[in-house]
Amino acid sequence: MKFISTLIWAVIMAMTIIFPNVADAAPVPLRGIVEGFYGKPWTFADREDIMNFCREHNLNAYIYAPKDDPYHRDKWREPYPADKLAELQRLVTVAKSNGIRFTFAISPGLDLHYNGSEAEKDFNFLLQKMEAMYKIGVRSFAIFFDDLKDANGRHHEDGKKQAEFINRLQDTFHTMHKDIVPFMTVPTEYFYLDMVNGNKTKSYTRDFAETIDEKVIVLYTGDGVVCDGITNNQFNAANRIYDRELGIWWNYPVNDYTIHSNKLKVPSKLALGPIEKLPTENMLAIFFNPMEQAQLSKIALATGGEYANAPTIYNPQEAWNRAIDEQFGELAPAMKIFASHSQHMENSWAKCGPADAPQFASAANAILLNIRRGRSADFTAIEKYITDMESAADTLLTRLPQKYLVECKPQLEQFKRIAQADRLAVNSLKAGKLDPKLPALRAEIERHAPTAILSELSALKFIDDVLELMKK
Ligand code: LOG
Repeated sequence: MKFISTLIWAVIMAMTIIFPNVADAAPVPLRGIVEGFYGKPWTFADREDIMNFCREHNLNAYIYAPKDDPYHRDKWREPYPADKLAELQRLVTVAKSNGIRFTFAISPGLDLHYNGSEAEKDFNFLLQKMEAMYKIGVRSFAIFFDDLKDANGRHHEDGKKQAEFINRLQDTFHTMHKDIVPFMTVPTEYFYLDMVNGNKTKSYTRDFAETIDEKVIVLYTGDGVVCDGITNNQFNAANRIYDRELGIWWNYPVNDYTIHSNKLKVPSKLALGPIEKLPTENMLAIFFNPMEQAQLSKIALATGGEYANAPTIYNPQEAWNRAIDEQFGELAPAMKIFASHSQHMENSWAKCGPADAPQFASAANAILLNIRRGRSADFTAIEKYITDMESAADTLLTRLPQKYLVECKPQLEQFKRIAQADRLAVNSLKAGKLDPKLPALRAEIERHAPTAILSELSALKFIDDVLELMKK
């Protein structure tokens, strides 16, 4: 496996020498992961494993920023207990030995004071917190101010004060320790459409951008929080606001916003597609925000590694095939079928990732169109897809190693139900009569939907379309 990835890099390197037009396929200087999702943080074992993975995929940076580590955000003033600090120290060492820059991020924005004696106290709390990290080997720091909106979606932050706070912290800490690198930050308005009002920059962003030290790397997430790519033009527009090259915090494959069950608090959809649609120029830094499912995040992350190492020649589909081949060996064909139905992430405010199983969807639509027009339909292709789906689900449910299965069992079981319902739907169409088992199975799928959803606009939609059609 290592040999294959080495070979890929060798080929890319050779191509940059042979073809001058890809000579600018240079890696993004800082490229890696921001563990910045809500929900169950990765374990230290996950993180160490990911450090190895990063080295193998030529990713060189990791930001520690789990929203639900209390010491990172809610109780940011409190020092880490000794056992947590020991684990962090080990992680910092592992990162270093793998050539990964470890950044410790802290999110003090929920209740940080900017004025008076309280502000001095908070300033010192932060210095102490960073000092403890410095002692265990951390040399890179980030201050994050994302997600400070109230229930009405408004924030009350002062861009100038925030930026001055960061500048002062950076200066002070740099005076104490010459060997730290410039800070990173995420402002409170961290996506482009939140930074502007029409074609005017909002005052928070203008103040933050004008004040923040030019060495600080400012991360942003694109036009939206979770968005359908960033074009070079969109990227340059955001860079112009800050008059610098921004770093990208990319919200794929993160899936924390698909938590629908209050009881279980697990994300319902897995993002198993490739990274795609990112800029090819002026890149300074890119960090992928993963899923709490660490193992399954590696599909997208491996493709992110390919992208970040050669943005101009990156091919998402090929990278995705390589990633799954490398990670799943003989289970790769089954995994590709399952993963192809679980790539697209969309809700009222988020949209990212390739369409789920587009070939299934077009086969299904062709059938429905013919039937609606009273023409005969050809079921060969869709029946083959369904057979493949059923056998992929069975193969994976019985043979997938435990470390993967614990991350996707509900989704695999749901995938199997969907395939079975698709089969009943096809049979109903062929018989010209609704199979009574279909509505029952559809209801069962719905019962499981809060914890497991996939292929909403493809294999799942076909079931609903057929039910709708046959109701009449
Ligand atoms: C959070 C992030 C979360 C992500 C997706 C940023 C900068 N912050 O809406 O912690 O994982 O969206 O839900 C975010 O993206 N806020």
